[in-house]
Amino acid sequence: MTALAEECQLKEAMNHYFGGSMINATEGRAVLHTALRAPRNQDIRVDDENIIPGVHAVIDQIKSFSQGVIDGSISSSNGQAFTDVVNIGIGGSDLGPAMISEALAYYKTHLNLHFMSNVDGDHVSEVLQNLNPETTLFVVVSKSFTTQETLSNATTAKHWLVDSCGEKAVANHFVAVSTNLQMINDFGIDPNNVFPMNDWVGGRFSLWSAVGLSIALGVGPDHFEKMLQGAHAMDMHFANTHLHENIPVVLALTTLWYNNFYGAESEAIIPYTQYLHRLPAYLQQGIMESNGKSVDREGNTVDYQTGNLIWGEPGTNSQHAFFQLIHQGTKLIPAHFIGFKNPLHGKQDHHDKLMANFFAQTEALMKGKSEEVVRREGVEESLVPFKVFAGNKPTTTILIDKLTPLSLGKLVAMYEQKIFVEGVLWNIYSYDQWGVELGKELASTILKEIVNKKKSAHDSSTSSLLRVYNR
Ligand code: G6Q
Repeated sequence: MTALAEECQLKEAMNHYFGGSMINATEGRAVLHTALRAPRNQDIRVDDENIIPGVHAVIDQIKSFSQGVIDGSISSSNGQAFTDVVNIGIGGSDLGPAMISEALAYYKTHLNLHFMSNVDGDHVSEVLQNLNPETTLFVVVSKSFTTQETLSNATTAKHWLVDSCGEKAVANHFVAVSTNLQMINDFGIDPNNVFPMNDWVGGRFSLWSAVGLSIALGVGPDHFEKMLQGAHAMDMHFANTHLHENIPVVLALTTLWYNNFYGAESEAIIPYTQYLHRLPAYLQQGIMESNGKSVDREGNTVDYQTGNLIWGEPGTNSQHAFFQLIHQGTKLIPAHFIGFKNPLHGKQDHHDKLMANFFAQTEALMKGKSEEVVRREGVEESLVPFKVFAGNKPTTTILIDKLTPLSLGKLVAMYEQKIFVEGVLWNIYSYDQWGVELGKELASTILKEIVNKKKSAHDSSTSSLLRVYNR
């Protein structure tokens, strides 16, 4: 199957990707999240300037700030140590830090992390009501700093803080991560509290950048750095390994095989650890936003399938829920099983049970159970068809030694590189997201109508729904 990758000139595409070419052509940008985890001595150029010193200046800034907050030398407006951190951001400015901080909860610092993403005021109230304004730090994350949800939530949080601690507290309690320094200034955040981002990092690939500030606060800067090292190790594997032994390449080709030749519409992600319970949601964005495209790089509508649906839940819970359909339904669902040889808390009896399920499921999905075996078990003849399992259901097992910042970095980067390879194989642009941009425009027009109680032309369904809402 690697012949297809060669025919699609994957190696050349990889050189452009790692080398900083404008491969995000529809936005005129390079795609360099790999540079965010490159060592200090590397030289990667954008517009003929080596970006690595700037990358490491931000990593150093993240390390010293997070260390200061953790040890209390950076404190609240009245000199107290912070106890809680609220990450305000959405999409790529939320899902990565939220997923990683759950995944690395075992390594957590004393700071409690919270995530405010949805513009839903009930969600905002639920987060704020349990916090003490005097010891809460807000990290406002928005690459553009124009996102409605994030600005609304940050404004509400600011009022909440000012009501208790006064206007002066904003300087100590708010930091921002963005490319838009002007908007941050307008919002009232101290320029000294700004962590910069670059436009060559896409939101959904940005957890390695200053977007990962909440991660460094939540699990400590050393663990954040280990995660970067893990991701870099996977980048090196991807860049330097023959295609047929290259993990992201083989995974992408396997996905293409089932997607394009077997009609599989989705892929399930089943981590056998509760720590990774947000991984499917994180990958949903990474994979579906990147490769959910129906126009090829020449602008033609494709006549083949591209990005698949991503979904999943941790095992063993998912076994008691949707595995029925995977085993005996009419849909073909390739599944990734992600497991660990060692538990973190040392409860080996639990871990053996967990992993026995892990191995048993993939074996059962592969082998199934024939009529003959069912009959041999003495099942009543009328029930035989219901107890037969066709088998031959594809699974990929990813077995990792232990869930650490290093191995997690490798795992996430592995999926990032898989996304890249798929985009090359399908000849689509993986790094834009015009579908997401559309949503941002649509809501702002309707919001003006709702607020100003003004009617304008819509289809009949939307008009009557708005009438009911405004009544
Ligand atoms: C990610 C997407 C999208 C983006 C959010 C938030 O790749 O572009 O999920 O991250 O819309 O955007 P801001 O960071 O600009 O607020």
